[in-house]
Amino acid sequence: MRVVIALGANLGNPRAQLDRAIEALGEVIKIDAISSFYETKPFRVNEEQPNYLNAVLIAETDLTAEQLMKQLLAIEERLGRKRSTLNAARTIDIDIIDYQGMVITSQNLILPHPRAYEREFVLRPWLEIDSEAHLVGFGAVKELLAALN
Ligand code: PH2
Ligand code: MG
Ligand code: MG
Repeated sequence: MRVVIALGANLGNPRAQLDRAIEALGEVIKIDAISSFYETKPFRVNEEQPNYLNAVLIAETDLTAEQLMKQLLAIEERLGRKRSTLNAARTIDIDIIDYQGMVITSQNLILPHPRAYEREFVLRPWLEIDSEAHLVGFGAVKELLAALN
């Protein structure tokens, strides 16, 4: 299956953490493309936070979405992720944005990522590595991005 994964960090050493996350991901999925790293302003957060470093990658995997999700959580944990409140600052966040265009709403996984459509920090790096990118249920990434500004 083809998966689109977004990475973000705004605590510690974001560049090093993104690098480590990508290295760890490379051991469980076959990475085909990695975007540039984008420094972005915190979007929809409740308190003052440092800027984020964000990136998106596209990969191939035989894991199911649920299995992949577990792997991502394990990598986050190994990289020191602490969970507090929604959208709190973090050392690493690894999100599945799209899994083979599938639509899933289960207890622990919603696909596509429900907030990706409004997140420039996801759409822009994604478009960089796939000019035809499409967010299932929402439309062409190019158009979603244009609609934000
Ligand atoms: N992640 C969030 C909330 N806001 N803003 C930016 N710029 N980058 C992020 O990765 C980010 C955010 C929750 O996952
Ligand atoms: Mg997230
Ligand atoms: Mg997350």
